[in-house]
Amino acid sequence: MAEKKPIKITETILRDAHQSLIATRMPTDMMLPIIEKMDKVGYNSVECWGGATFDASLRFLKEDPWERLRKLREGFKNTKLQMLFRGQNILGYRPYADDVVYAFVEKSIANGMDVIRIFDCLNDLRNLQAAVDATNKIKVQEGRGESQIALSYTLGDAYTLDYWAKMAKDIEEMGADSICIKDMAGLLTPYKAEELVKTLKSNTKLPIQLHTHYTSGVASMTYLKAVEAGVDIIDCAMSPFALGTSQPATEVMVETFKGTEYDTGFDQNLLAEIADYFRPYREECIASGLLNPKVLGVNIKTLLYQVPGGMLSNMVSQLKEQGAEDKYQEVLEEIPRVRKDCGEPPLVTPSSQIVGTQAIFNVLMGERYKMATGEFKDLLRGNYGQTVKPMDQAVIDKVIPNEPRSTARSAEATGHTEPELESIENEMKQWKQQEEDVLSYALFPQVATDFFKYRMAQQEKVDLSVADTKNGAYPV
Ligand SMILES: [Mn+2]
Repeated sequence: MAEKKPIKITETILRDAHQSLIATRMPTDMMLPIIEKMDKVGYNSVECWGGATFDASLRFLKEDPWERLRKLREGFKNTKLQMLFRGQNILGYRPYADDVVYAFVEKSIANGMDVIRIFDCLNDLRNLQAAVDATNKIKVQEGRGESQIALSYTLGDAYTLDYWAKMAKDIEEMGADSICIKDMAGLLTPYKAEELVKTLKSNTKLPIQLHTHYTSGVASMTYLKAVEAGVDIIDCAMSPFALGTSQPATEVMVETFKGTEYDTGFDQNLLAEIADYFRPYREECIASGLLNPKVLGVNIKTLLYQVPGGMLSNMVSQLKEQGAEDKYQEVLEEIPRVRKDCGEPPLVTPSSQIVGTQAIFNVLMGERYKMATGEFKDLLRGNYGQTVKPMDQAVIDKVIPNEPRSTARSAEATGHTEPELESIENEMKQWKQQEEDVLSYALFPQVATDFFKYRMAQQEKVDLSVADTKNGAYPV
């Protein structure tokens, strides 16, 4: 047998799997009882944090995401924790000044994070440099923390093998520890993956991780070819929350490589125990409607229109609100045209929403760009950074006539060049109970404030109920 080269696995059930299938609603209490077992599997890392998990924790679950991170860190004694980070936008929706990026990275690692996967929706690497530098700085200081830069994978004239090869070289030069091919829409087919991985491997010494979604039905074959081509790490989800718009199943990939040079050595019995734990929760989510069986099938439209699964469901609900469900097909066809007009960016948060919403406007108004969203205008102004292809001049002239356009990185294009953490802290002082609260507020001002109010009410309730249990006074 050939030399052993066990394929490494990042488990996504605590982040992307439930984000993709049940709108990121898995509460911390659901996670904690099983993490001791998960810690014994031998995962390369467990992905457990990101923009949506952070937002949904505060907004819907009324949980402090920092508290979740600390509890997971406590339980995962041997396994690295991993998060997803939106470059200069951190976990939010606007670019932040560098001091906020540095503070967020520092607090993430201090609270237990290990691997920070950083991406930019335009693949403008300048928007990733501050986060990489921040991670490297903490790594030197603390001996912990790894930066991984993700290529937002997409299709289009500009996205040649040479383009990806150059990006890989640039990423290595930026000082990242590894590279991720982030295929958020499940566009990467098996033989394309083989080609891409081989190309990246011959252009960089950095480890390559592959992240995809099962949306178009090819994902496990894509992993097979990518592994044979030399990819180092694959992202998988435990079977109860795998497939559909989520990742390939961990157990299936483990079994696939058993007895080969890529054998993970994972214990299938242990994996079965973990799956047994999550399965009743899956059933519960199906029964309550939180998990819609529709997202579990194969959606080949994702390949035809290059639209990520999450974007499709967003679009359907936006059209429903407008009473315009019959325009679905028309909007679907408009999306690639809008994408071309604005420089053919990858479709991933936030560019996916920006392009999707503009496509809806174009169709519903009966005239293209008769109205444009603020975000679409910002994209044309260069406020998100540079796209790989030039934008359409006629569209620019119609949407933002005679306006200046920036060619700087996003933080500079939007004027976030001076430190802003202090002024943010001043705004929210009254709610601050820990340093991390300032960062929660920076990312989601309204949602965090609502959470802080809720937290305060809870704390007061606890005090009062202890003091006054006899009368059953429970102010909320
Ligand atoms: Mn994903």
